[in-house]
Amino acid sequence: LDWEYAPAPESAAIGRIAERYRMFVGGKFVDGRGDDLKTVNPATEEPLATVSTADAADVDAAVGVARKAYDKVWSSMPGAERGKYLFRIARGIAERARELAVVETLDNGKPIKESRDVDVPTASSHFFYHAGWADKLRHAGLGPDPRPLGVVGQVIPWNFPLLMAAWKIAPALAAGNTVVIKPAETTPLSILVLAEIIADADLPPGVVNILPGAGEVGRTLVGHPGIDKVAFTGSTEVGRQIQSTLAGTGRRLTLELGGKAANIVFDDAPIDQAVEGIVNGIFFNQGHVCCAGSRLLVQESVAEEVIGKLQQRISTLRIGDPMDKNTDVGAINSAEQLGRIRELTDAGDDEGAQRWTSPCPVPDRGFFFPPTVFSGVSQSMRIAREEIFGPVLSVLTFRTPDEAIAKANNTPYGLSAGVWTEKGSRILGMASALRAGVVWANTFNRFDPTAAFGGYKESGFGREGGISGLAAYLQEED
Ligand code: TXE
Repeated sequence: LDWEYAPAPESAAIGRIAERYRMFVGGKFVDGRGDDLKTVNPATEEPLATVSTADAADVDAAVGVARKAYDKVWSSMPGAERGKYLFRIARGIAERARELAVVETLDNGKPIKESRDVDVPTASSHFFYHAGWADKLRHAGLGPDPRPLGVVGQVIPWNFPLLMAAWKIAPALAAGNTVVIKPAETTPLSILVLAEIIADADLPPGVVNILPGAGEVGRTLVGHPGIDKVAFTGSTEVGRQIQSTLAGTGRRLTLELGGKAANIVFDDAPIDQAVEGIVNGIFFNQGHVCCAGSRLLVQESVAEEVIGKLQQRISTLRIGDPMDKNTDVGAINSAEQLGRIRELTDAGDDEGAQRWTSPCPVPDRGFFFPPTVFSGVSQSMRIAREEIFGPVLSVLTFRTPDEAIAKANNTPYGLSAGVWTEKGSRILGMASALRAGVVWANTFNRFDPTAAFGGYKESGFGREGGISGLAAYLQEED
């Protein structure tokens, strides 16, 4: 290997972003042979940092390093020992929580109160949860001696950069696999701070390898013959490509792709609570959430009341500097994503839906899009069918529970749904009729490492979290 070995980036100071970040391979921070990429603060459009990237030879070498770590150390280490490393990483995340939240917010554009209260603590709890599994695999109901799969190739998106890294790395390691992971090109920084935490935890070199780069690096990684399992979170289009690359190879694959969730409000729902849930469902993380409640299905008899209260509540949301603790809606992650949101909302106007825009002022600089609600939406419109992945809600109405179910399921996706009603029996009936991997009742966007998360239909297959998430990284033994 002819990588140039270099010390860890000096990002330890709270809120400080290092000028340059390197890949993490074989337990070291190294320069890759790909072209450097520059990350941008989406709230200011100013450059944040330079990041070294991988090329195909780096992917090949990282897979080799991960294989060696798997064969020589990790797969044969007692589970209790593996668990100790995971506990250390969980604690390391908690100890550097403030710094991680700042890095995440600067690189991604999400409000600091979200990275501080959701992304970072949930990432830490994911490692804690899986640390507990490492020595209990034979009690997971997967046979007397479930085995790891080998070297896992993982590709993650930009909407929850640190949290997605935790969702991918923690179960893979608990099960005894080693990892080569590629973050998204616009948000590589928080996972490289995680790399420092991993190094400080003395994780054996090569167990986790992090290769920043563009989609091409991801393509090379998932197609590499030395990879035993691929886990991908991202667009349905790329998920499809990966599925065809792996077809017939016998290698395992889990895909977590797009969504178009229905948030269903019945006339007996606690309306004020539902309004909070609708706002959280679509404006949390600027709507850059695969399970976002992007379609509001509201019962006709309460539609006017709900839409009125919703507009009132949205008018109080503060849009702007993500580093301000009072900000509710931050920046869109990239100019490209902003373009996608504009294209789809323009299509909403063209197709005849009525657009309502939050009156809150939006900064002139940076990638911002105001919270937007479309009413008068019909099922065939693009804004009812396609994932907008932005702060845009499409409102449809229904009269009967059957109509609600039919409309909610009328989508190529099936990741999540929400039901708002006082009737327990209705919640149970809806939960079994909705073709969605997660159904929330009188709440929305709740995540917990003990609960399996994943989709139906074009939202992908496989689960993350809970026992099924762990099982996705294990070979069952009878
Ligand atoms: O996704 P991509 P993009 C949806 C959302 C969004 C749209 C496009 O609707 O508007 O997808 O986003 C890597 N082989 N979601 O373009 O391209 C890429 O480098 C292997 C929903 O950002 O799928 C990045 O690391 N990897 C989603 C990751 O895939 C490839 C989250 C995701 O990027 C690759 C993100 C290839 N051929 C977007 N091409 C969710 N499920 O939450 C790109 N990548």
